[in-house]
Amino acid sequence: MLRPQDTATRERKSLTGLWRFRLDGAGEGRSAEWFRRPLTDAREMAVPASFNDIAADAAVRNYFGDVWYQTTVRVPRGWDSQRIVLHFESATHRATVWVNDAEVVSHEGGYTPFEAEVTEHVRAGGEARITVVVNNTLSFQTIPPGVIEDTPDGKRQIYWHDFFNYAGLHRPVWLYATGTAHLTDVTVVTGLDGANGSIEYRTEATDADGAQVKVVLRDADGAQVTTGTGASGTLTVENVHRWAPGDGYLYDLEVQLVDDAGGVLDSYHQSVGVRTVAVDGARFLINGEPFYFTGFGKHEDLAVIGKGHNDAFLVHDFELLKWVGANSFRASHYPYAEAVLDYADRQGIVVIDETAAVGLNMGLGGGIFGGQGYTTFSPDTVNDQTRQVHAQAIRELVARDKNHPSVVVWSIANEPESDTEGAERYFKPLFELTRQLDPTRPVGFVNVMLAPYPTCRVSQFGDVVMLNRYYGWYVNTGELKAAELAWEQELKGWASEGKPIIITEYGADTYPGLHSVTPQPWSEEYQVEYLDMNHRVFDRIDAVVGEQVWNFADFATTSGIMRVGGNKKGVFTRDRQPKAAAWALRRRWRRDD
Ligand code: GCB
Repeated sequence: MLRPQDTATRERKSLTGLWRFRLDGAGEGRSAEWFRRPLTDAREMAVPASFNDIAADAAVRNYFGDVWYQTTVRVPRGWDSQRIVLHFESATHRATVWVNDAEVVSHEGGYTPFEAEVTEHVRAGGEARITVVVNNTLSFQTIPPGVIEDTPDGKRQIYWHDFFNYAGLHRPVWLYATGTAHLTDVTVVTGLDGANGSIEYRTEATDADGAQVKVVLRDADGAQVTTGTGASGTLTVENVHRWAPGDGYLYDLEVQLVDDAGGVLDSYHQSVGVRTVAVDGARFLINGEPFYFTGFGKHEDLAVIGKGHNDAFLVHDFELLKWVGANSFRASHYPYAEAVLDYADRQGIVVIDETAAVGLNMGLGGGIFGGQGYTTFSPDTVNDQTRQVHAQAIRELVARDKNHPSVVVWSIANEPESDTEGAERYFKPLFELTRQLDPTRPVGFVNVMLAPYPTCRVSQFGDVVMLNRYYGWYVNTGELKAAELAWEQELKGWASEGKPIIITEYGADTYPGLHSVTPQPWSEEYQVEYLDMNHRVFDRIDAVVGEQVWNFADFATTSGIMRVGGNKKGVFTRDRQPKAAAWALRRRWRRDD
């Protein structure tokens, strides 16, 4: 699937704005066919945004089930005889869509795009009613998983991940037009050979019999570098300007479908960063050079709009990444909006890209999430069907993000149970699938503290070891000396495996403005000392090739006695003000300045 673009042959119309919106607590909308007419009893709702925090109403915030969105769009009159497509960048966690009275598409998974051709249901110049039922319920057969429990005061949605289950239409929605003969996919794989670069490209097209593919590569100034013909091929870029961390240099590959007479039937622009990624022993190489990750695990999380994409915060967050000296982040714990990856490409920020497979670990239930007493891998809980949904999530992630130079690792899950035979059986084929889909990038998963060295049975499948550890926070709380000893001992064990180790999480909840002369947990001083302790350990272990603090900013979670207005491990507050730790990290990560 290609992302909607405006090109010489393609045109798109944004459907963002205010839509009609209605909760469907009784679950009657589908059988009553609410899509057939204007939604009654509707309020207005912003798209893109999570619906949860927009209404000042606990019943909306905590709602799970079907919600309905509806808008009316006028199809551009110039789109006569064009192929017209309705495209959603995401709908969390699943959706079914109608155009006027016709059902056009359903999609499972809250963070990847889907679309439907709607040519036969609309008319250029005419109006069309678009109705979407979005459902945010989580079960053992969804990614991420959850369960609905009966309680004395009704049903309750439980899940095992530590961020609020924001839902709705989080990202832009588009109507777009192409010609009948059109490109459907473009893949690029880049290589380096001394001063030269190579770009291997593959294209797919539909209704394009007799048409030829031509490609034109231009540099960042728009000057033509080279051309090629054929649905696939390899281009050589002499004296290539490499894409590198801190130098987001991009070429533009224009792919054209051309008819016999030389007429351009379709034109699509794919940006290309020429770089290589490899693991060599315990080193992580970008362009053949050892790379050390500095940065954070992040979230898509903002006041009021929840997981709604926002361009102002996109730019601001990257400014803060640069200010603090971060060269990378993990798209924890789900695929982020495509605009984020495009921006990372342009800014030269490195990304660990993750599926939404978070919370496949019922052992984590106690204390934080409430859900207890479940077995993770069993026929009734996370099972073969879940694995199929998970596999599809991996397919859609790789299909969407395969061309981003910023993406250097696929993380197929965060903190699943990984010390059991069930886990080993569940994950082996998913690693194989990911490698088959993309043989060019290292694959890994993020290991949890409950499966410390040497008990993990899943890390054997990874090219890199990714660890989340909270020595000095969840264990050895307030005891940084003991934490340092225990942490170093465990890390030495992992280092003996000979793979690169990325610390994908370490962090301490910190209430901004809370201070203590003798650093106490929750104070800004403790967060600084906690990070210093971790850094001393990392600096003593050569196999550690990266440190990503948990978290970039404070974020919303379910309520509970372990969370004070959400998770407070942010180095920045939720509104992006620095805690003392931000300055400390800046001193470490920008020490050359
Ligand atoms: C973790 C999880 C992350 C949590 C974090 C915490 O290990 O991966 O989602 O938010 O711990 O703060 O407990």
